[in-house]
Amino acid sequence: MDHVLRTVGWFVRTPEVPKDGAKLCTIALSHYCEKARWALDLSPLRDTYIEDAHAPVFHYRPTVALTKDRKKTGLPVLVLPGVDPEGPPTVVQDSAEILQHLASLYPKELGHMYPPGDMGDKVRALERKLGEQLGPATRKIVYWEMWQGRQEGIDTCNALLERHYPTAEARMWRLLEAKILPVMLKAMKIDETSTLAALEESREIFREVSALLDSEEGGKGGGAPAGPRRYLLGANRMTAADLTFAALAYPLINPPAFASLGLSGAEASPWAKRLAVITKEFRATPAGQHVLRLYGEERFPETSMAGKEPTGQLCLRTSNRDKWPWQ
Ligand SMILES: N[C@@H](CCC(=O)N[C@@H](CS)C(=O)NCC(=O)O)C(=O)O
Repeated sequence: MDHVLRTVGWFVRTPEVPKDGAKLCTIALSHYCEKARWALDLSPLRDTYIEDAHAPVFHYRPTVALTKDRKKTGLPVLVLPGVDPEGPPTVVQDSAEILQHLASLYPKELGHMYPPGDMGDKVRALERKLGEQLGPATRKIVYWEMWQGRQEGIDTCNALLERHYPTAEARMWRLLEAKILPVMLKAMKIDETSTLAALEESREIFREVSALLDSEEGGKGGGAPAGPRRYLLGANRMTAADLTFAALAYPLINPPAFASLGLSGAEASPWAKRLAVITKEFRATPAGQHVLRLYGEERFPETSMAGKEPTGQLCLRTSNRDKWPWQ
């Protein structure tokens, strides 16, 4: 009965557009959404924004309610109060746009994401390339490993949906998954051949990023001897290039901070074991180590990579998950 009422609630309530405060509309486990969430967590909005997470496909309705364009269905979308409190809210779609918007609103906290001059141009170019190439490739690999038609991956997916998404969406997904999964795989052109290509593409990008970290030029900055760089492109603080690389690589690297999501609970299942082999390979590269370090030191500083128990965990502050029809 409870679930029936929540499902009715999902259908009868129109998606909310907040009048004050910030809302991040997401597909919670999406790495592009994680990029936007990371940016928000670095901003002064970190303690007040809410996350409105939706399951794939069921995200269409709330997203179009925000973008007012049936073709603009991609998440993340950030909603901020408009300049005029009586006027419409500001709606920013796309993870790079969100990071850039927040960096311009909050230069003290996020200005270092886009350094001035030539370095800033390089950061933007690398952010764009990673968004266009690494993001789709890592998504393809994980979806294929999880969904290639074997029930154990589909079961894990269902457990994640139950845990992180509105009850109504998780239930409807379960009912419709036999229809939804093939359509999604086809729409994203995910099959064995394209996944092998995505794996190769990811390896190539990891090689390039490893080379960038090992570049002579710039070294550690400040006249220090050349050697492994702390940040991409020789910056002396994390930039949008580092943040983008780490967030879009997270599905392959599976940083300890993601254990809280429950993905690690699936470690024993065959699909997770297959993915763990890929994770081991990518973690062993300097670029993979960079992702682990950024998640350990910059994203969740409590998570020590030096052998201590990981305590810093990703905590999704999702809201509006389950409401009654009359709420
Ligand atoms: N360029 C976009 C890509 C976002 C994207 O591909 N989002 C996926 C989730 S991983 C999505 O929402 N797909 C569903 C859709 O486009 O309707 C960004 O950086 O935000």
